[in-house]
Amino acid sequence: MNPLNKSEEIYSFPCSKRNWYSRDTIAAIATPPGKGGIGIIRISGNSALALSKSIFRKNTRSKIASSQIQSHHLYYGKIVDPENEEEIDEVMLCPMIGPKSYTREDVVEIQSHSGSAVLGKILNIILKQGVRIADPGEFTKRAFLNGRIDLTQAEAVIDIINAENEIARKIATRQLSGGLKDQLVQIKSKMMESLSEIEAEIDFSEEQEASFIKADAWQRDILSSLNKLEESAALGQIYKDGILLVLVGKPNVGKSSLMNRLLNQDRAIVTPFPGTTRDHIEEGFEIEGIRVRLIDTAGIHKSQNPIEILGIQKTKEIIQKATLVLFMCDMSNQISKEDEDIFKIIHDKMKIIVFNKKDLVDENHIQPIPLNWEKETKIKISALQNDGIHELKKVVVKQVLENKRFGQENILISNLRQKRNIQEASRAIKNAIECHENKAPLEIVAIEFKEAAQQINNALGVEISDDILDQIFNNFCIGK
Ligand SMILES: Nc1nc2c(ncn2[C@@H]2O[C@H](COP(=O)(O)OP(=O)(O)OP(=O)(O)O)[C@@H](O)[C@H]2O)c(=O)[nH]1
Ligand SMILES: [Mg+2]
Repeated sequence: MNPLNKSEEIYSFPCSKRNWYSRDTIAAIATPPGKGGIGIIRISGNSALALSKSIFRKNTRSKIASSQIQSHHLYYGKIVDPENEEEIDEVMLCPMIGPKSYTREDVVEIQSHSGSAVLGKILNIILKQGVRIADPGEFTKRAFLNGRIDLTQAEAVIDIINAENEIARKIATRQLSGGLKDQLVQIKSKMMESLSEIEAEIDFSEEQEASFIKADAWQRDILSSLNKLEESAALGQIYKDGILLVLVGKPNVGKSSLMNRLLNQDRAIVTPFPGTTRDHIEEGFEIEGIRVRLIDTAGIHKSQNPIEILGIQKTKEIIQKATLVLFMCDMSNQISKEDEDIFKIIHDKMKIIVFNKKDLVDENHIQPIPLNWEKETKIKISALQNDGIHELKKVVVKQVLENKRFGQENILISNLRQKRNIQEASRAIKNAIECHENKAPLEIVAIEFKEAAQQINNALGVEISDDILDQIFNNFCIGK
């Protein structure tokens, strides 16, 4: 239950809030609601061990003595209501004495049967002993505030819980074990090294002939590492959050047919009549580990029908949100003015032009296309005959991952907050390089370096504001 416990490392984290955090004891049901074999209640804080003595009875109905409690051992017995010794459930009790615990405080986990009545009753008994119910994410927040993990690792806990595919899980696991923290700490130490060179130069410039500053390292060691992290973030987000793929085109070109092929199920209605799809249809699936939200839209054309007009308006709104547009045309017809008008609507989006109904044309048929379509990625398919669908999926992945030259194993970031901090740090270092090249006063270069280091601190969660912390931990579930 405590994946982090195996780490014996005491990570001394310079968190300003460290001694500020209140020491009251908190408890929560850590397993999801519903019926199940086992449910877990987690307690953390100074009175966690004393509490287990008051509500836990060994099989012999005797209390467990302090001297008997060994950390990271399982004790079999019963939970009772200490007011009347009523037996509530048969449980396993696991004490984890701080600092070798999830929160670094004394932690006790009680494994009981899982059902709302039994878990609710045990939790109530615990709360009656002066323990407070935990806020969402409060156990992990304590692990952070008590210096056991940094903020990137705390965020990785949420990501592991929310991971819906193997790659997202791997990225989160790597982050949880400190992969990103280590890199950020390393980059920051290089920044501090350069900053001390700059400051030495400021202090001694009049007496020294030679320069202390090794400016070529700023680009090579600092900026390039930041850039790599930033690029990995784009890919990380695709694996974590997935993409929005939108089918767009004139009525009757085969959008709904393609949707059904991509999903491998009859999800959308297909008819020979133009204007079949009036409202958009959404469904999720996966391509090569990437979560895809696929939307089939109403065919775009000039219509007098108020229902269709609304549908077309909605289509235009969805296009704006798309990661990638599949722009469909009917190969058995010439490209029309309407097709060209749709192309204008999607011109600034990432897109693939999908020529459908290739079964209706000769094998060597060449579709005349407008000049401005030429540089776009194109593919010929037949949704009706299920021809080219596999290739289309491959092209989608390639297009989405294009320019993102990092292998999955190098992705360290999948989180917008961290990405922003890294972008800001990188901007400051670029400014520093530019100022230095333009012979600006070194004091200004030093300010940029301090700004960059501050951004790295923010990513790690050093001296971070309460508001940001609350925003992060409020996304957690209760009991984590
Ligand atoms: N020959 C052939 N017919 C196709 C192909 N794909 C779709 N069709 C036919 O084209 C007609 C329209 O297909 P839909 O999938 O409903 O087209 P749509 O783009 O969703 O149309 P709207 O919802 O009206 O915008 C149907 O009769 C399909 O069977 C194809 O690859 N080849
Ligand atoms: Mg349709």
